[in-house]
Parts: sequence; structure tokens; C-alpha cells
Amino acid sequence: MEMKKFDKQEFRYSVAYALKNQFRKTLEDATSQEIYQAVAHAVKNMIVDQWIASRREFEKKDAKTLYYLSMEFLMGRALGNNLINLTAYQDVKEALEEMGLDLNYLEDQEPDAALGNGGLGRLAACFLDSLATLGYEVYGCGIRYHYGMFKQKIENGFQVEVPDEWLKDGNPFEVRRSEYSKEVKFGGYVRVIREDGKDRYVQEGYQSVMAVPYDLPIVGYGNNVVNTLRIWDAQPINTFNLDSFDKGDYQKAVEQENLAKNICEVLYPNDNHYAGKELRLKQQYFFISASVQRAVERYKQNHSDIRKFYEKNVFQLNDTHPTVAVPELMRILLDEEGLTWEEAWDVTTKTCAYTNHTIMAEALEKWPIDLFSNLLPRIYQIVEEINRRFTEQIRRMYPGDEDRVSKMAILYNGKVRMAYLAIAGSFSVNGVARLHTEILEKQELRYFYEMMPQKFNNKTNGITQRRFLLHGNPLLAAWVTKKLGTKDWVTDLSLIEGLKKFAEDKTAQKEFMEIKYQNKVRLAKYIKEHNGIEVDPNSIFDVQVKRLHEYKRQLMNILHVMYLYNQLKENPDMEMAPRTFIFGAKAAAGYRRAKLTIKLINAVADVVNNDPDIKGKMKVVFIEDYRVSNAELIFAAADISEQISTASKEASGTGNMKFMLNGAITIGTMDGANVEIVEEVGEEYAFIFGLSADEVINFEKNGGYRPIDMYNSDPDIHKVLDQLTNGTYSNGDHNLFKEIYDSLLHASGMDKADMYFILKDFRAYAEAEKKIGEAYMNKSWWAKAAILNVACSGKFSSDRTIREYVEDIWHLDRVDVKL
Ligand code: 26Q
Repeated sequence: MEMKKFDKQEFRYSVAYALKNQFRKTLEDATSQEIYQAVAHAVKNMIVDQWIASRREFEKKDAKTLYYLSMEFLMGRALGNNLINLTAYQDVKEALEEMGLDLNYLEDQEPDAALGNGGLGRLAACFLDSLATLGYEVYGCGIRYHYGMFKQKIENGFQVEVPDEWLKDGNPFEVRRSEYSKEVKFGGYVRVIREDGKDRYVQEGYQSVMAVPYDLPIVGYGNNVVNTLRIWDAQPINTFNLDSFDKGDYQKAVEQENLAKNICEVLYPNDNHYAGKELRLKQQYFFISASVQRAVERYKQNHSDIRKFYEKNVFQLNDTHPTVAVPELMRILLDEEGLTWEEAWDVTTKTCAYTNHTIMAEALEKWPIDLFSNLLPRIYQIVEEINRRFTEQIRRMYPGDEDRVSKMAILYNGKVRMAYLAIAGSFSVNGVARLHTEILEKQELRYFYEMMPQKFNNKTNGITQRRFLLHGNPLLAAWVTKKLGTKDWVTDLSLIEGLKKFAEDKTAQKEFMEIKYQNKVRLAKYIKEHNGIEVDPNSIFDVQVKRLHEYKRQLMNILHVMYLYNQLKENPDMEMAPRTFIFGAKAAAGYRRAKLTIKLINAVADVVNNDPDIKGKMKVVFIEDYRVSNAELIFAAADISEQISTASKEASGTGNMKFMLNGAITIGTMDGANVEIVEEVGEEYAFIFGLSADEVINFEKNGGYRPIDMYNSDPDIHKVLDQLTNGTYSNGDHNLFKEIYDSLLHASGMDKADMYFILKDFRAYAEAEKKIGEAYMNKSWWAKAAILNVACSGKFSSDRTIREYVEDIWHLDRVDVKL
């Protein structure tokens, strides 16, 4: 691999040039934001030649192209990551120091690109990093939301959502590509025109917008490969381009302008929850239609037989959100390319592949047919025909089994079931961890698995070690390199198992614990600056950071904190290792119970942190605005990783892997990828507790369990629950947390009491937490366990995940880029 050498002089010149050109300023009078922008421009300048060379090389090889279609790309900051992958981080840091500038400080001037909610969006970002690093061509296709994931403020303990103005100062890395703009049509009706004995379908009376792509570079690590994240923005159709029919229609011009304004305005902040909003479907079709149109156009530039489209292109659907790609590709092949239905279906089902990220019923997309067919009339016709043929096929395979047909139909009960459409239209269906895939095959999608087992496969998630170790934890990264005697783990994480032999080495243990301590000091400083709370870096940092959702059971965590506090109040001299319970989580803006849980955490923090009786033995911190950039600091500083979802509910989890890579020990249930984490590191180096997935599923099938019995029989649980309604944490207000209390003890509407088995698992959880306290007293055991966690994290690199996708699903061609 040959890299261009870093030219310090050229870089300094490049920064000064950008400052002058963009802001007509010199270093002396520029603001920090302007200097960041200028540095970013200089870095983009280092990237563009590789970007161009990569396109040329992929084209020369006629490499197969992956389109990773996703409503979310949770990229975080680009500057530091790009420098890391250009292998220029140190050089640039030094060059900037000579100019009197601090790279870390400049990195902090960049807003996170938060075009995603949580796991699914961040997975897409990790995959792009791995694909470029491994030398495969991909276009990440998504939406250029003007407002990403909201910024979270905590006021009086409550979450307040503030708009995320990430584009306010412009985005120095993006390139607008108006030459690839595509028109996208909504509404109207379909007219059938009879032409030479064939029917032609044309959409009329529609409204349309222009989709304009913006490209962001995705830099591979040390290999000159640069891929593209293409995010589409909407622009009103130029009135000059209106159909002669519509010219002078003022009303329509205004409506189309509004449509363009609305479509890309904001990311829906729901994680794992479907809300049937029309605008959301508009967003989906908007970026899918533009992406598919462009993919077909690009293929046709160098290939003549559209029937072989699938040989050079593959579409990966990131959950069901991009599923309209199936009927949209059909539409283009049928209506614009003139293929027969059989030919078009052959191409489509050899091009599309679907990833499922959840089994939570409330997350499944089911669009009302009237909404769907009014917005996308031609697409709906195609879905009807797909459904007609699909149900016919079911009837052929299972004659007389109408029950099965209704369970599998794409159109059912006035709804379009997007997951079923995705499965019917794809050649591959994958889950994101072994347990999750098994549950799909045996429970949620069992009829589909029975009918087409060959489509189903597992791809256990992964994370990129470039961002979450090399960039996020430079001290540990340097130590790993020193101990292994090589930096090759950066592109081959399996090598990290070489650390195993140091797990019991006293010097290594001391060095490791010292690094963890330094990272805890760094996080403590961040918490002091951003939350105004002092935390003790000598205490155990017990951390739960992830989206707030009932199934993730942040509530169980804070109930345990309340329980522990009660114990300490009764017995202030109780021997225990000091603990800092750290939370970070955004709740969907409309998710009342989740927001109330945030208030509860902050209310408990207020009481506990201000109580002198407990002599600093415990603290509770809620970190405001948890996001990719501060996540990097948090993982590096964690001792304990809380992965306590109700078994069977967390498809995989990826935070669990980021903690492990940074030497935190897991307390968790046997859920999602936790199962595989424990398999790698060994059960004795994790704290596993609680119901198994099978047990949970069995309870659910038999109508739940009786939490009221636990309340009546366990005095500690009784006391904690009563504190929710006796004003202990609410200045005497008995009502504030009543909803939470009720959710644990009483069924309501469709919901069973304690749907997520919090009280059922509480004792086991408290026991596991207690073992943590005891284990921490034994410093050498702890260091060994932590080092083993790092050493056994090799499987969880997204490089491994991507290799499996390439091998089993995508079959991409690897490319070398020389400059
Ligand atoms: C759907 C319809 C309308 C509005 C929003 C949505 C929506 C948005 C985001 C539905 C789901 C999501 C996000 C899901 C998600 O992040 N799932 C997580 O995916 C991770 C990567 O595979 C897994 O590790 C997690 O276990 C899973 O929860």
C-alpha cells in the first residue's frame, strides 16, 4: 500500500488559503469555527484526488456496486475520523501545533452529523467505514435532513428538544452534484395508454420535486479508497419545466414548493417505533426513487442489457424503511425499460436484499392502503400485482391453507406490510445477531422461513475500531499497539487476541488500569464542564448509554439505584466500592413514559447526589445530549457496560461491542449480541443474569406473569415502588411518577402489567450488581477481566461483518487504488 506523503508546508498553505478565500481572514482574526472550517477544507483537499482516483479505478474494473439504502446515517464528526483514515492525524496535529492550534479543540467545533436515531443509523456509518477500508465500492444513499436528531437539553430534570442546526455554518466536506438531479413524482393518477398492442402506464396530475444529491467522502483506512455517501435534498421544480398542462397554475406551483420544503426538513426521532405519518412515506419514496433512477442510469452508461442489472448492482435495504425500492425498481424496468413482468421480477429479486433490525411489533411498518395508494398510485398498482402473484404462490404450495395466506399476505386488513414486501422482493433476508436470526426463523417470520429457508441468513453486527478505539481512546490504542508490537489490528481486529497473554501480567494490568483511570479523569472533566457535577474517577463507572426505550430497561437500572440508596441509608457504614451510575439517553419526542423515566433518573440523582449521609459512596449522573462525539469519551471511561434489555427484545445491540473493545465488563441479559460476547470472553468475565429469551417468550404466550405477587412478597421491591408515589423523589408530589408505578403493577388497555419483566428480573439484577462491587475490590481480577474483554472483542469489528456480507450476499469486487 502506498500513501502520499504528508506535506506540512502545503497543508499550512492550504489552511491559510481556505481562510482567506472563504472568510477573507487570516489566522489572527478568524474565529474557532472559521479555523475549523478552513482546516476541514484543507483536509478535503487531501481527499479529493483519492476520491477521483477511486471512481476511476472502480469504473475501470467494472466493479459491482453496492447501494446501501438507509433512512439513517449516524456519522458523527468527520474531521478527526478522516484524518485517522488518511493516516495523517499525528502529522496534522503537529502541523497545527506549530501554528498555535489545538486539533482536539478544533474537532470540538464540528457539529455531529446526526442523521440517525441510534443503532441502525450508526451501524450504517460503521459499515461505510469498513467497506472503504476493505476496498469495496458502495454508495450510501440517504436524505440530507436539514435538522438531524434533536439536541437534548435537561431543564428541571425534564428532556427538552432543541432543533439541531447542523448545517448552520455550512458543511465543508460536502459536494453538491446538481448534474445528477432527478425528478420524483407524488400523487395524481395512472393512465393506461394502449400502444402497439401493449399497455403503457403513465402517471398524470402529479406533484413533483427535484431531488438534488450532495456527496460526502468516506475515506478508507490507509488505502487511498474513497467512497461516497450520497444524501438527497429536495428543491422545487423549476416552473419553466412544468408540463404545458400545468403552466400558469399558481396554486400548484406553491404546493410543489411547500412539498420540496417539507420533505427533507427533519429526521423522525422515533427509534424502534412506527408512526404512520404521510410525510415519512414521502421521505422514503423521495430518496429511493432518486437513488434507483440514478443507479439504473449509471449502469446503462456502460452496459447494454438491463436484464443483467443485478450482476453489477446490489441494493441492501436497511430495515423496511427503503422497501419501496422493490416496486420502484419494478416500475422503472416495466414502464421505462419495457421489460415483461417476469423479466423485471427476476432482476429485482436478484438485486434487493433486506436486513431486519427488530422484532418489536410496534416498530413494524404497516401503511394504510388509502394513504399509500393516493401518494404512490403507480407503485401501489405494482405492489398489488406482487401481492397477487405472491399469494397465488402460497396457495400453490399450501393448498387450502387460507390461514397461512392471511398471515403472509403483503396486503392485508387495509394495510401494506412492508416487511413482507421486502421479503418477497429480496433474495436475502438477514438478522443482526445469531439469537435474533433464530427468533426470526422460529417465531416472527416462521412461515416465510418455512417457505423460503434459502433466503434467510445471519450477519452479526460489528463496529469500527478506527473510530471507537483508535480515535476515541488514543491511550488504549497506543498501548494495544505497543503490547502487540504492531498496529495491524487497525485493519485486522482478530489480532487483538494477542493481548490475552498479558491478562495476568502485573505490569500490563497496572498500565491498563492507569489508562482507564486517565480516561475516567477525561470524562469527569467533560461531566463537570457540561453537567456541573463532580464525579470521582476512583469510583466504578457503571454506564448505560443508548436510546431510551422501555425494553432497554433504564427503569430497572434506576430502580436498582433507589434500592441501593435505601440500603445505604439504613446502613451508612455498609462496605461498598464507590459507584457512579452514568446514564445517557434521548427519548423520542412523543414517548411520554420514556421522557418520564428521564425525569425519574434526574430526580433520583438530585436526592442521592445531595445527601451527605452516604459519604460519597454513590453518585448518579445523566449526561445531556448523548451522541456519537461524546460516546467516544464515554466508552473509553467505562468500567461497567449495562446491556440489560428484556431477553429477546434487543436484536443485537452495538454499544455492547464498543464498551467491550474499550475494556468495560458487561452486566447483561442473554439477549442480542450479548450472547456472542459472552461466548467470546467466557461467562466468568461477564455478569449475566435474568430470564432467557425462551422464558420471556413462554411467559408472553401464556399471558405474562403477576408482578403484584413480587411487590407483595419482597419488602425491598415494595419500598422502592412505594417511593415512586409517596413523594420521596418528587418534593411530595404523589402523582408525578404514578404512571411508571402503574405500568409495573397494573395491566392497562392492551398492555400487560410489567410487560418488560422488570420486577421479575430485579432480584437477579441486584445480585449481579452486588457481585460487581465485590469483584472491583480485587483489582488484579478486574484488570484481568477487562483486558480479556478487549482481547476477545476481535469478532465484533464491522470489518468481519462486511466480509461476511460480501461473501454471502453482495459478492463485490475488491479494488486497489494507486495514486
Ligand atoms: C419507523 C417508522 C416511522 C418512523 C421511524 C421508524 C424507525 C426509525 C428507526 C424504526 C426503527 C428505527 C431504528 C431501529 C434500530 O435502531 N434498531 C437497532 O438496530 C441495531 C443495528 O442492527 C441493533 O443493534 C439494535 O438492537 C436495534 O434495536
